Amino acid sequence: MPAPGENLRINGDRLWDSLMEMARIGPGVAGGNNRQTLTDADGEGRHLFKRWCDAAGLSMGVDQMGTMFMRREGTDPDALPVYVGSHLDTQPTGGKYDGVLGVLSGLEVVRTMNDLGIRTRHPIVVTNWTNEEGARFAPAMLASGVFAGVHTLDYAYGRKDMDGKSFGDELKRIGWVGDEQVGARKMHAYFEYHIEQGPILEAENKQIGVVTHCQGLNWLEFTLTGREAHTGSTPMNMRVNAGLAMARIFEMVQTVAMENQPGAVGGVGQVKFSPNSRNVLPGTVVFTVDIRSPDLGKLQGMRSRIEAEAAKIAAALGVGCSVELVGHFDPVTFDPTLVSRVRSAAEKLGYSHMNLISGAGHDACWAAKVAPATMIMCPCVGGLSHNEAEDISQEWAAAGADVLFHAVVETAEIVA
Ligand code: HGY
Ligand code: MN
Ligand code: MN
Repeated sequence: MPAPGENLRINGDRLWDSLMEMARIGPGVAGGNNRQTLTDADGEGRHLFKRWCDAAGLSMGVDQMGTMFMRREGTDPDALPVYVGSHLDTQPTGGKYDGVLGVLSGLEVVRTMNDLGIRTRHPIVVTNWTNEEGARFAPAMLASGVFAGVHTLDYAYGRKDMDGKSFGDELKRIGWVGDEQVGARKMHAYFEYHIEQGPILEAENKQIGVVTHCQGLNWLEFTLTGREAHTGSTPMNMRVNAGLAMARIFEMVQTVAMENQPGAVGGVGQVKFSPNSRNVLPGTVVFTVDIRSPDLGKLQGMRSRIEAEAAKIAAALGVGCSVELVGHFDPVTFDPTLVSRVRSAAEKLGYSHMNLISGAGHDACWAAKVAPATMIMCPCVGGLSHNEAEDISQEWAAAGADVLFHAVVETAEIVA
């Protein structure tokens, strides 16, 4: 006989319908999404989310970074809220579930509590963090970073996209500058439900990832300065070739990451050549090296090795080289009490589960600096993410949301 509440589940069809409706905003070109932060599409997605929250009886607060806090009252107005959230912004060629699953599952938790007439002592706040992806404005997790006191508001407002537009101007343009001071809110606990974005859960045939840690990250932005010259008439021995230096640095990053196996990754996702003309050797090449590891020592070692060797590679070609750390967080250990609550919820519900270290960064990494925080993950097909073909099953989505529901409600303390 299940214990009281043991078999309570969220409404998986309703969650799936909401995911599919949100996916229609900021469509990509191959079935995914391009709803980048502070674009009109982001604004449209925010308004849809707010309409749903209004219908669920939630009251909205917005801070100066545009983060949306949607509150369901508890019986004790002085009790610190339990926060549950993620992000609605996507990569330029993003999937339908990265981030969105966590925000809309938080809403589904509230919708289910409303259906069942569940009251809790602590309020519950469903959260949409601004600019988790860091695709348009580096670094990633920018709003949660300001919330945790890692970045200043001025630094964040000054961040510029590839077209030179600033975060602050774009936030104002879409009309989402809130009045709340960022980070003034205090959290009783923070939960984030997210797709794994890696292959482990699917390969191990597990429905739930009980996330114990998140690996650390460094984003090293290199600027290489060569000399613009004709690609046809400039003899090879007269070239100051920043593109060649870039290629050799890419190869070196691969070598450094492979020498730090297991548990390290390194690569480059973004490069900007200028003038980026097919018959002009680049005067400037700017690219960001993304290195990560759950082991802080490895991460620090990789960074110093890459910076030292890049300087040598550039010098050997007469190319100027400067580097700036544009994104950084150390490996994170999530709150053991919340982690075990997630694990017992999965057990109670009969879902297969395993411990997991998150390969990707999440707003939970910064929330963990200011409150007890943890994450729940579901598998994704082929471990693929940051790709429009990102895919999950409705069953996977619902299972993780069921676990989220039980962990959140238990933490918020049901009032009979
Ligand atoms: O980069 C990350 O890990 C996250 O997807 N922003
Ligand atoms: Mn994400
Ligand atoms: Mn992402």
